[in-house]
Amino acid sequence: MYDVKHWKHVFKIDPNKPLDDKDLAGLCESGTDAIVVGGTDGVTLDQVIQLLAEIRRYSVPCVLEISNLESITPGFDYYFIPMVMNSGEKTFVMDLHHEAIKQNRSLLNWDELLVEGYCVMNEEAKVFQYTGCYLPEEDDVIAYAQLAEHVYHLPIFYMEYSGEYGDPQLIQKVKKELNHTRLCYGGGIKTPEQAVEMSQYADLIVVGNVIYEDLKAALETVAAVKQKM
Ligand code: 1GP
Repeated sequence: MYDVKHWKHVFKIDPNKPLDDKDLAGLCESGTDAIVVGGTDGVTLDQVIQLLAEIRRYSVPCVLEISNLESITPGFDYYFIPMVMNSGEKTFVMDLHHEAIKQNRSLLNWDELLVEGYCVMNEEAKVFQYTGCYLPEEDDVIAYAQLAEHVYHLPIFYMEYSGEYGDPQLIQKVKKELNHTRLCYGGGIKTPEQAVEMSQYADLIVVGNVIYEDLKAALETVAAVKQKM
C-alpha cells in the first residue's frame, strides 16, 4: 500500500470531462503523488472504469473519490469518501455512506477507505449547491476542523474552494488546529506560486480545473510543491 500520509500533491481528474491520452500521460508521469478520479455531476460507471484502465497503464497511485453510488467500482488503490460537514442535508453527511456500505459490503476493504471531512467554501461551486451547503464563518470552519480531528478522528479535513482560489490566512489558521487529521486544500490553483503558497499550510493540495485550461501550468505545480519539501 502507498503512504497516503506523505502525499503532498494530487491531480483530480473529472471523468465527465474529456482529456486526451497525451495529456493524461503527462499527468500520470508528472511525479504527482496520486491521481484522484472524481467530479460532482454526470459521473457514470463507464467513464470511471475507462479512466481507471487508462491510468493503470502508469505506476502512479490511483484513487476514486466517490461521486455517487452508481459509479463505485473495485480496482482503485484507495477510496476517498467525502463527508460534507457544512451541508444542510444529512444525505451528504451520512445517508449516502450508509447506503454505499449496504450495496458494496462484499467488496469492501476498510483499509482502502479514507473519509474526507469536506468544508465547502465557494458558494458558486457546483458541489456547494449540489450538497446544499451554507457558507461557514471563520469560527464555524475552525469548529468543523476540531470536529473532524477530535470527535470523528477523520484522516482528512478538506478545505474545498473548487473553482476559486481560497484564503491562505484561513488555511493557516485551520492548520494550527490540526495535529493528526491531514489538511487538504483544493480550489483555483493555477500557478506554481499558488501551489507553493497553499502547501505552506495544507498538508496536501489538489489541482483540478487548470488541467483542462493550461496543462503546462498544471504540471508545473508538481515540481513547485516537491521542491519546496
Ligand atoms: C476540486 O478541490 C478540487 O474538487 C480542485 O479545485 O478544480 O478549482 O483546482 P480546482
